Amino acid sequence: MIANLFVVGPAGSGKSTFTAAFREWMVKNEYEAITVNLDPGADALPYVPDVDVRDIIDLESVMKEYGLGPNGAQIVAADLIANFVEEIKSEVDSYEADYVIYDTAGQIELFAFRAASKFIVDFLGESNVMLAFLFDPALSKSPSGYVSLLMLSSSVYFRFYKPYINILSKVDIISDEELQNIARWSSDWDALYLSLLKENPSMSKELSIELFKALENIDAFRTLIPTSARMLYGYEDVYNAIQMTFAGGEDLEKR
Ligand SMILES: Nc1nc2c(ncn2[C@@H]2O[C@H](COP(=O)(O)OP(=O)(O)O)[C@@H](O)[C@H]2O)c(=O)[nH]1
Ligand SMILES: [Mg+2]
Repeated sequence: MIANLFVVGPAGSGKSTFTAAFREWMVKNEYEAITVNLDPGADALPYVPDVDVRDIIDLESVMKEYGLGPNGAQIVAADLIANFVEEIKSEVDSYEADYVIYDTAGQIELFAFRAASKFIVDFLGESNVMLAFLFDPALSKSPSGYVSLLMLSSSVYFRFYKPYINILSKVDIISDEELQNIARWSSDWDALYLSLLKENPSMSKELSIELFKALENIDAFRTLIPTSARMLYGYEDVYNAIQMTFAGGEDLEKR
């Protein structure tokens, strides 16, 4: 069985670095994992992708062909991926890897909020898809930032309706105290609610209660898995979360 993990999150949340680090952890632990770059506009990547959409779609040519600037070309290029999914999939399949990590476009809307993206995920991932949504700690350390990211991750979930995990990236750049706060919010939403009201005393209590109820109903409150690419930390927990989803906790073939 193949596990297809799509890494999503806001620009700069650490998707490409996560892809590189998780792959490194996988290889160290003797799992067969490959990386796929799905960002036609990626400049420099912190890893050498096994399959690279930039070999198929060239941003410069898209700019010329459609008479667009770099931003417009990125949007067109994001949609163009849908035309090449068969090619990408056959390249991916040729590796016969157990785990495929897909790094997605820098800007979250280029991946999550384009009409073509659901088709792309369904085609490439078939029935073994999982999303990993990255929380940037710089935003997650304030209660309102944390709640905003919860809302964003749930809206991505709504788009794809696939199993997903929430991951806190770059924990090496925050203090222990900040990390503890975030961990507490992630496991105890009453604590998050109280911290949110403390941060914004003028916020309507009724409104925030309704918002929290809605988030709870859609199962948005999930434990965040803390990771650091710099320290190669947390990837075993990510791996275990994937196992829980795909194989009911049993190890996929270890080679
Ligand atoms: N200290 C530290 N920096 C990180 C980590 N992960 C990513 N970064 C940095 O965060 C910035 C954005 O990362 P990148 O992977 O390009 O984000 P993307 O836009 O989501 O792909 C880069 O400068 C990375 O070096 C981490 O675990 N620790
Ligand atoms: Mg990136």
